[in-house]
Amino acid sequence: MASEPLVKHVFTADPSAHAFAGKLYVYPSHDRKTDIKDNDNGDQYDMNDYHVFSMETVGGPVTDHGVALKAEDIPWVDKQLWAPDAAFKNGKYYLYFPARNKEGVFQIGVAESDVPEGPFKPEPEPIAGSYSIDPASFVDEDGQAYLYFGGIWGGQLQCWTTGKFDGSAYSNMEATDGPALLPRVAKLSEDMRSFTSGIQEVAINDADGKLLPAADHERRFFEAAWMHKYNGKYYFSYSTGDTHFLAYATGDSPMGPFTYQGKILDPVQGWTTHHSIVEFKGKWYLFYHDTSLSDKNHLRLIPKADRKKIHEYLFREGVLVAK
Ligand code: FUB
Repeated sequence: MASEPLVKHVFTADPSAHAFAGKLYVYPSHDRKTDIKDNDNGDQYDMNDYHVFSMETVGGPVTDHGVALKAEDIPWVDKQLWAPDAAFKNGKYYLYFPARNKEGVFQIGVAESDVPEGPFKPEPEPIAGSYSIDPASFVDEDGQAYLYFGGIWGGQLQCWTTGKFDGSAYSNMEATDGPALLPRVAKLSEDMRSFTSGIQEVAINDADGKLLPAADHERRFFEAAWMHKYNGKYYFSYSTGDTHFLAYATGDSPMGPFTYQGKILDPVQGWTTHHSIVEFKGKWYLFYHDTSLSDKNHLRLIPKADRKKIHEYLFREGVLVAK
């Protein structure tokens, strides 16, 4: 059944929620109507700007702060502004976003603002060495910032197995045997604009410490990385793509390895599922999207009434459970 969306006047998806300056801000993709047919490349997700939303209370009025960044203002971008995320560090706000460059290759850009709602001023070039989609930033308690990213199939992660873009690998969307393709993580520099460490794979193991196999579509990483910390543990969550689950894995370091724990959310209406997990005023929430109001894969909305207190959901009587 369709639940009340966060906002209805524009389509919104891939919600990255953060508590900034006493309010809850949501940084989503901004879906729009086009005539592009659905395909496995995700060409139908042809977004060209971002809006930022905020609320003072969960369930209260939501403010649309308008266009915070648009494709035509980013010199390196050709098209497809996909799932963004935001971070706060040293008094500045940063918006991380994936898009196709003029050669059709997804990379990740960064834009800066003095205020959480933007507008954001983009760097003229993508982050050096960045690739693929769905950046998720995480600033740890010691101030070190990390960027997680990657997505297979239309997200092109399968083209980067050698560290260089190989377009001929695109149609091998993933292996059928051996370990699954892994999301990536890199440490961010103090100014939040570059990677200081090399890009590393984020290991997602099963309970026996073995990497999840590529054939395990119910558990392997597909896209939509997210990181949060709870009681000193690191929670890496993600979408399983073609099996449409949100899943999570836990670890003792933000760089991993992580151990698969279970599912957070069953499939929603629509092909994609993408989320964030945020603590606001002492409660934990899961934000996600579905297509229940549009019936179209590329026209998504973020439900308002279905937000869950995530750590009440993952923990029962102090014991970690999958759902
Ligand atoms: O919104 C475009 C893409 O769809 C995102 O980058 C993916 O995570 C999926 O939600």
